[in-house]
Amino acid sequence: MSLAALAHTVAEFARARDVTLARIPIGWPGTACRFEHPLDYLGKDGGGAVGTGPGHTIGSALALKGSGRLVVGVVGDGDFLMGVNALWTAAHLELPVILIVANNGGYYNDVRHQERVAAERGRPIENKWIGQELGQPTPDIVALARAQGFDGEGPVRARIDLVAALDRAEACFLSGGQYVIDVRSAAIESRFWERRSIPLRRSNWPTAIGRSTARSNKRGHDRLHRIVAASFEAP
Ligand SMILES: Cc1ncc(C[n+]2csc(CCOP(=O)(O)OP(=O)(O)O)c2C)c(N)n1
Ligand SMILES: [Mg+2]
Repeated sequence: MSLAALAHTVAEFARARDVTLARIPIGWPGTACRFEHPLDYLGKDGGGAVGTGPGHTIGSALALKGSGRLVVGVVGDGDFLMGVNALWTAAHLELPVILIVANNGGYYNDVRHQERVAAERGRPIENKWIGQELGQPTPDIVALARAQGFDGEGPVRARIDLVAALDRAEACFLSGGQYVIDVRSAAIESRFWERRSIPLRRSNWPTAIGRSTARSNKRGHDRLHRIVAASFEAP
């Protein structure tokens, strides 16, 4: 499902309950952000460091334990994988928590960065996914969570299945447990990652990338030189 579908399903779930959204990922639509109580959403972390999502969610679960609030964190798959060891703390301290992984199969934000930088520097845009894909094999999110004491399910692909999964997550939470739901974005299996049809043979990458990097470094250096020079000339 799309992130918008995920967000609106979670928003509907939250509207009917006292949910605290401890975390939402980049790209969460504003239309799914109707917050009425100070504890409905805890806000964004200052630094934007990938890997903090699980820890922040579980810290919120610690603070809100016994408050009657259902603590839910929605994190990217990259964020989840970089901070996955925080889950053990929640299981160890018996902190009820629900973690939803918006799983698009990689560090998508940086694919977009690489696309922009490639365009700017005249490098092959088709290579934007390299180093950003979390596939082949796709990490088993639920197994990683189970290994640390969580319950969970997934991959969940349809909205109706997410509604049912959230009900099971709530039951787990109310009995004092920890639950993860691996929600797969449509992109992971189709449109986006398949664009990685590289016009180069694997054996050619380093040379071709190296050559274009050298060219763009030269251009980048000249441009930087002009900018720095102009800043000194300014009155
Ligand atoms: C520690 C750290 N490393 C790298 C980055 C750069 N960065 C920002 S968003 C992002 C991708 C995060 O992936 P994911 O959580 O799966 O979210 P997606 O962009 O795929 O929705 C990266 C690598 C960062 N902000 N912090
Ligand atoms: Mg991702």
